[in-house]
Amino acid sequence: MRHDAPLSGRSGQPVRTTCPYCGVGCGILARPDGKGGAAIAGDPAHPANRGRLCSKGSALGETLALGTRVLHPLKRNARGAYDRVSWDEALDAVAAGLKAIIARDGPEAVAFYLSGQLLTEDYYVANKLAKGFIGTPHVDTNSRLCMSSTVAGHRRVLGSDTVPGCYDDLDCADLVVLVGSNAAWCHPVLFRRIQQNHTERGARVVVIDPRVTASAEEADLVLPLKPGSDSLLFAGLLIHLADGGLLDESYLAHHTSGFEEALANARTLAPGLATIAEGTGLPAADIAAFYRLWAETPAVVTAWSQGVNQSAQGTDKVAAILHCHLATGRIGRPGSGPFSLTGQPNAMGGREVGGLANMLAAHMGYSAGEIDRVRRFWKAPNIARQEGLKAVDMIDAVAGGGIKALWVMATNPAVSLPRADAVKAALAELELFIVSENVLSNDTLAAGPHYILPAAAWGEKDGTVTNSERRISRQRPFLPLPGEVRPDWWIICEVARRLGFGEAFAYAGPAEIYAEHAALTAFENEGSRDLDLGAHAGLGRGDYDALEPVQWPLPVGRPGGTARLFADGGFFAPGGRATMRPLAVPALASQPDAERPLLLNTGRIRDHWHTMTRTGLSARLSAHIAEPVIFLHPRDAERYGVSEGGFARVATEHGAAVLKVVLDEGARPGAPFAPIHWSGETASDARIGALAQAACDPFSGQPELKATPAAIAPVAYASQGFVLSRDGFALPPGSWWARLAVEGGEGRLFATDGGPEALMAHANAAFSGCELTEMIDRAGGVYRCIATRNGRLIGALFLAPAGQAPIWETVKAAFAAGREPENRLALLAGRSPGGIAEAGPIVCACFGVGLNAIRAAFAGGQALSAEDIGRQLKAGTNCGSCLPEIRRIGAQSRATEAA
Ligand SMILES: Nc1nc2c(c(=O)[nH]1)N[C@H]1C(S)=C(S)[C@@H](COP(=O)(O)OP(=O)(O)OC[C@H]3O[C@@H](n4cnc5c(=O)[nH]c(N)nc54)[C@H](O)[C@@H]3O)O[C@H]1N2
Ligand SMILES: Nc1nc2c(c(=O)[nH]1)N[C@H]1C(S)=C(S)[C@@H](COP(=O)(O)OP(=O)(O)OC[C@H]3O[C@@H](n4cnc5c(=O)[nH]c(N)nc54)[C@H](O)[C@@H]3O)O[C@H]1N2
Ligand code: SF4
Ligand SMILES: [Mo]
Repeated sequence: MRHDAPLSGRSGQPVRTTCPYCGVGCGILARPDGKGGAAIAGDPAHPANRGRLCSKGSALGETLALGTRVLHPLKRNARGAYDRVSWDEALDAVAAGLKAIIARDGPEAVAFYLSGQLLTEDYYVANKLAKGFIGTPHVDTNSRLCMSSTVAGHRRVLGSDTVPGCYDDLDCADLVVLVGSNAAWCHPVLFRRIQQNHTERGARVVVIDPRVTASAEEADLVLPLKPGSDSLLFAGLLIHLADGGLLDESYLAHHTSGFEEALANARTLAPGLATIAEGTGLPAADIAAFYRLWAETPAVVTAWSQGVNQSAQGTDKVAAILHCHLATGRIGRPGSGPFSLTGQPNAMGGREVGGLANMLAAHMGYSAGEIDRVRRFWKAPNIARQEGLKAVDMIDAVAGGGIKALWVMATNPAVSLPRADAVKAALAELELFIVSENVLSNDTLAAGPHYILPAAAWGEKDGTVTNSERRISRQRPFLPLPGEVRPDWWIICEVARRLGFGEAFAYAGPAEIYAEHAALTAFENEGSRDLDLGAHAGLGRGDYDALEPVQWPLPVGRPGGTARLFADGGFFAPGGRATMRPLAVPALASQPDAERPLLLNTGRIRDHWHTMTRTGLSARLSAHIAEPVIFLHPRDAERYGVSEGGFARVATEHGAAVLKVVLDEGARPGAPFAPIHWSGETASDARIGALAQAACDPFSGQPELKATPAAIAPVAYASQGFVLSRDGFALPPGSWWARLAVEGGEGRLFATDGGPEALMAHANAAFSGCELTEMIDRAGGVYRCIATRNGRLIGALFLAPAGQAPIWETVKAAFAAGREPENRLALLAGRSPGGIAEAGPIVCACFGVGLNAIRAAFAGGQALSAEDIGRQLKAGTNCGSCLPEIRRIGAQSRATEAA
């Protein structure tokens, strides 16, 4: 295959590429070190981040090692183990398997489950192969779990899946409303832009989220509403705007329809402030303040994310927000508009190619005219003719036997789909199960695919992604393809060729695929569809390589792109009008009851990405929150008999997990929050997806992942501890553990019913061949050991009675240093041989600054602000992701002093 992408950097020039994590889509300068790694910096010329990166982006260099990668095609043998096979053997077998199933059961027995982490080019060929050539409509993606309620809301109300605004709006808005978005942790670079607007221009910030998050730290107004009540709040706002004479009558008359019906519906849902206060659980005065603020501020951006989307009424929530912007004409104008913050780096690109089951291709659906148009463009022999199964239904069809072959690419559904234990079991039963992956081991691979196809990873991939503001950027390779790894598009095209479709998939490289995708968006378009990349339809390899970040639409003649849409109407809908829609009565899919009295909320933490296949490799990203936790309001803790630092078993109808308890005043009473990141790979008992319900929004098919009825109960272990090792350490069976990267090896935090004696025996066996320095206090329940070999610290195990978990920062630092500690006994005592103070949990991932140092600076009065901390300790001065936390520590310390 051709691989002539410019692996520059060799000349000393960094390669300009894009971050593979969140939908902000930050530009990155990568300077390869020639040894497989690279120095990473923000690209000052990229309009999304202007040089900034968050903690995850900054740590990308730590995720490039090949130790966990799958480097060769693998085939499962009769014993369930994997044999290395050649590409030809793997591709021939995959194609033959698909062919046989299609011949026997028809094309609809085949499904594809794709991902917003694929590049647009990969996505395009997968979609084309499935829907145009194999002839199955069953192509869906993890974006179903992520953005599909926004897609459905955009399409129902605006007429097309178009994000009207751009990031510059966040800089010039006078009010930014974050709804169901913890942008401080999940879109950190955009959050910093909002913060800058807040401090420099005085923009107000309102945060609407059942729990008080880091994003609410400096907000002007925080509205911790009842889960699922967003559409009620926004229906009330619509009434407030109408009754206050604040409507843009001209905009409504010329560019919308359905306003009267939508308003009448809002009046039935939200007949008065008292009803809204009751339904949202918010003080009436706060609701009124929010309405006044929104009404009196023309430059308002309402930005939302998963608190809106991952809901059984996500589409209505989106519609309720869009209504308020349409009714005031606050859309597509500088500083004002509704703004969906997309999750994955290429969630948008996937929507553009048509990767969702209810779309065909290029923002075209399944009307007869659209099917015919796409068929002619592709010269497709077997065009799919109706919508396919959405993710949850697709897995049900796998379990039910209707789908017999599934190809999963760039997602880890055995962790991330709701009812994940059942998903894993269903996958294991497939007649033909194919996974294209970067890593050798994850929970989906543990379900036993017949073929594992090694795909190119970030740094090697070559193509485009689209960020939240419709901006297409290049991901450029700066590392060679390792082993036999191949790009996803290549793997798909090779299978297509073996299925007899070679001519339609004979691309020399991603540039040709991109140009074809662009041509399809422009095909018979003539301004009728929002997505038009006509200006790129003839793009050659040179121009593709040199492509600057640019926002679509970019029709022929407008290569500079389009920042904003719809200020003057022009919706891609009949009559050019947006349509306002009546909303359902706000309600959650499932209510808590006596058996499961809580609502489990799930989501993200600052320094980990999804199932941790990459961020889990970085020691500094693993230090912020080191183990699977549940954030619980102190009142709930008291009520259910669990305590800070102890363990809790959290159970729903679908599954259970055992999590470390963190008391959090910001948590909503009755609605604890559990991060989704841990899997069977990284923890003994913390697969949160297994607990989530699969009740879906009727329009989008997106599951309600943020409110599953749950029960919680304390779990007691006799002892707790940590172990550090160079290449892994198996704990006694039955232990609770969480694995994490530490400098120089692996750490495990654990809890067990075993005592000092049992762990001593275990450590002696595990560290055999090392010199052990040990300490045991049987009565006190303490055991500690340090293992050295040839002057090197090889490992350490510290055990204490439950509730007195040993602190490990000093031991971790000594382990990272690698050499044999000068004073082993001091280290065994938990004292740093060099007298370094215990850092405590890491707050600033960039400079490794711990809580203790920051607290000390505040307490001693040397620091009065986060800026002082930055000057003294450097914390918060690089990516700034930890600034909200530093400010909170400052506030806490002031509060303690005042008390
Ligand atoms: N650090 C980090 N950043 C990421 C990711 C990551 O894994 N780690 N993933 C990326 C991806 S793919 C995505 S989709 C985004 C997600 O970004 P976000 O949506 O910001 O993140 P979440 O933590 O999933 O959920 C956001 C908030 O929704 C709130 N919420 C729950 N129920 C409701 C409700 O009924 N109403 C309202 N208003 N709010 C509610 C939760 O309490 C939570 O604080 O993050 C992206 N960025
Ligand atoms: N309960 C609950 N569940 C959730 C959510 C929630 O908030 N709560 N959030 C949902 C959301 S918004 C999302 S986006 C999903 C995310 O869930 P997933 O998509 O399942 O999570 P990732 O860990 O990102 O999985 C990506 C996998 O693809 C591999 N990979 C990465 N890049 C490539 C590539 O270029 N090619 C190939 N072939 N493989 C690659 C990685 O090694 C990894 O195994 O989780 C969803 N599930
Ligand atoms: S905000 Fe962070 S994770 Fe998101 S694209 Fe930028 S650097 Fe990457
Ligand atoms: Mo997502």
